[in-house]
Amino acid sequence: MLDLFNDEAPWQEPLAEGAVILRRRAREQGAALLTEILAVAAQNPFYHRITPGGHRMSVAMTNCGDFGWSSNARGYRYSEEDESSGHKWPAMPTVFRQLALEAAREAGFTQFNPDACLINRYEPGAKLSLHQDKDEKDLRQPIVSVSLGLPAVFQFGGFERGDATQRILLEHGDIVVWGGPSRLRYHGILPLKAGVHPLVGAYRYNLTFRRAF
Ligand code: MD3
Ligand code: FE
Repeated sequence: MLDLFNDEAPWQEPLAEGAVILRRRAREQGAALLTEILAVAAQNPFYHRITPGGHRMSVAMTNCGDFGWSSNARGYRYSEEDESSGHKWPAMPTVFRQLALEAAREAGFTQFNPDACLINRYEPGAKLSLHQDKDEKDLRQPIVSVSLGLPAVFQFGGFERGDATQRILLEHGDIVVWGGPSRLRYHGILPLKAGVHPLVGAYRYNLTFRRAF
């Protein structure tokens, strides 16, 4: 629907080769996305994973789709079951899949067909240390990330852990598509600042759509 009171149309910001930010692209779908996040979490609750090193992660996670990013004593892997409950993951909601496909297409990836969606929930102070996402089978497939709620400072580095990093603010409705060479860049999230988002409340959510297998 045309919204005469929304004068902020989405815009694109190239970030690096293969990576583009679609600023505010998910804003129209914000309420619908939040409803579906809460429905997924009602089935498979957010869970603070214990890392293989024995630390409780500050970010809470759940998943939807055929596969989810999960962990047990042996480490991390994509699994059809939520290892915290033994239940399958909920199906990927239509509004999730459609938005991810549209965003990928707008970034030039016409073949994207995600089978996994990781949902991260940040509370004040929660962070994600610099890491690479390389456990997916086909690294030619991009990752589409959707940010909702409180803003966060995203760190985006190079191909080695020690490379210089850039800091980018990711706000409610921002989508980033990571493909090509950028797919293997180190990245992380700095500790979340406390606040209240008018739609989402005291959290930041991030959806990452992936082709796991
Ligand atoms: C760059 N999530 O779940 S989204 C993750 O905001 C993750 O929750 C962050 O990193 C978050 O793995 C960052 C942006 C993002 C996602 C995946 C990427 C950046 C990426 C994969 C490759 C390169
Ligand atoms: Fe990541």
